[in-house]
Amino acid sequence: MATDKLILKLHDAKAVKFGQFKLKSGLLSPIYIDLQVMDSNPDLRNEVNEMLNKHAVDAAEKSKHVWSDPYTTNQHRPVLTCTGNTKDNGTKRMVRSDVCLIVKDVVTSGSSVLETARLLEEEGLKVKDAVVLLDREQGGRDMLESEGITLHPVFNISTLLDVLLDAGRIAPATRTNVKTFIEGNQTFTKPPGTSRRASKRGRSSSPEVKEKRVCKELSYRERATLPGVSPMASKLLSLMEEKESNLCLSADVTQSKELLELADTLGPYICVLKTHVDILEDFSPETGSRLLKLAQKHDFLIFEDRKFADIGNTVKHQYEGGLYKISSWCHMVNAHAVPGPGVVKGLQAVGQPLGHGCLLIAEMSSQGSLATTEYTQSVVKMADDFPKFVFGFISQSKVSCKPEHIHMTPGVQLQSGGDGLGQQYITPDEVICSRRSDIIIVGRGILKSEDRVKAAQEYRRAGWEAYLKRFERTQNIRKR
Ligand code: S5P
Repeated sequence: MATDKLILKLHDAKAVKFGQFKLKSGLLSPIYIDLQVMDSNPDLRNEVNEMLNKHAVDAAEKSKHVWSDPYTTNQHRPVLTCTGNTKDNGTKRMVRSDVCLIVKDVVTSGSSVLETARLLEEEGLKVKDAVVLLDREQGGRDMLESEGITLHPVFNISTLLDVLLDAGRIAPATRTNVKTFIEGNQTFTKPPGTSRRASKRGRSSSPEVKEKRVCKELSYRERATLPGVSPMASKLLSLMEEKESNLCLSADVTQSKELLELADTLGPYICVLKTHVDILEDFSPETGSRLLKLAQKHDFLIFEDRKFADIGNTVKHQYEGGLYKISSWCHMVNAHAVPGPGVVKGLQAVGQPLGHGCLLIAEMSSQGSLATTEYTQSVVKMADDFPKFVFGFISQSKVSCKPEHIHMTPGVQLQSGGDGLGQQYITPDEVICSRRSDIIIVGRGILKSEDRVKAAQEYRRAGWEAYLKRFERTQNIRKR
């Protein structure tokens, strides 16, 4: 009841708004939570703080630790609070202790809680719980759980919508609209076999147990030589480590000359060059053979982003025949899983004898994509049936725990945002560090830059530094 009252008060204070709001990510959201209104409403702020405090006490009790208020932290108590989300805010109030509980306002993907947790872990602290006012139910809870952090929201978006609907504050259509948005904009997919119940059982302060539950982090080099790794993944992981690049150039140009120039000038900085052969106005077999020579010269792989999505027999023809004879000049292709396993069987019949590989599209970067939750999990399961040919995923985050699988993520720019046609951009750091993908796919971030070489160098550096940061952190945490 207290929560319901608080929700209504937040709505009265216009902290919850409905309409069309452009988020920092560039997404258009039908709901906006503006907690800054509390700056001019101290009573409301006190109520929110009280509620957060109560939840923190409960969370601390469940974890068998004592909660202490951030402003009265007592060094003898084993729990530490960290109220900010930046290193400055977060560590200024820190006192050495074993366990830290993070308090924040709103959680969407969970990456900002995780970022704070990583900083604290670097200082030797364990973060097991996070208390938040609102969970937007967009994957943050599961993502944090996969990292060993339990989220304790005062309320979630479903409760908020139900309370406002029951109080006659919103129409049923508004509730449906927001729910559809939330479902279509999930930021994390639980790897198969990590159900919430399984995760809870596995939850323990023992590092061995945590190690088993959390996807194991290996370097690209270590993954390249795993016994079950496919030939394509092995080749790609080795050359990524060799070239210190996890950058895939999306060479979306319409002239062969420009494509070949891009391959020659940017080839040294990339691990993969991605094409859309059907947007070339002047494709000829020579384009394919010259591209292949440049791939050998600069040691990158060619990925034709054909997104096959038909029955096995048809995709077989599309892959090896027709005008483009795709299989004759590229090393990897991708496919939608919608038709079922037949699509992979058809492609495999052509590609596997050539040593080629295929990526399945598990998630898409575009707004309102239908490739979410259960669909994504089914795609990951399908990949398991083709371990020699399907070597990974096009996805927005790590969707498979198998280190043999490579994750490639499009919709990447140095600044987050969108393109007005549904594309949504996130940064290399978010992709590699927070969402734990392996390769950034960058098109217009480089192509529209005045100096493409400089831009490619910048993206390569950003992607690689994010990988090193992620890897070092997990190694440090494992050592403890
Ligand atoms: O979900 C996806 C999957 C792909 S392969 N979202 C995407 O944007 N892509 C492709 O990545 C898209 O077809 C385009 O070639 C590239 C992104 O280009 P950018 O210019 O937006 O970086």
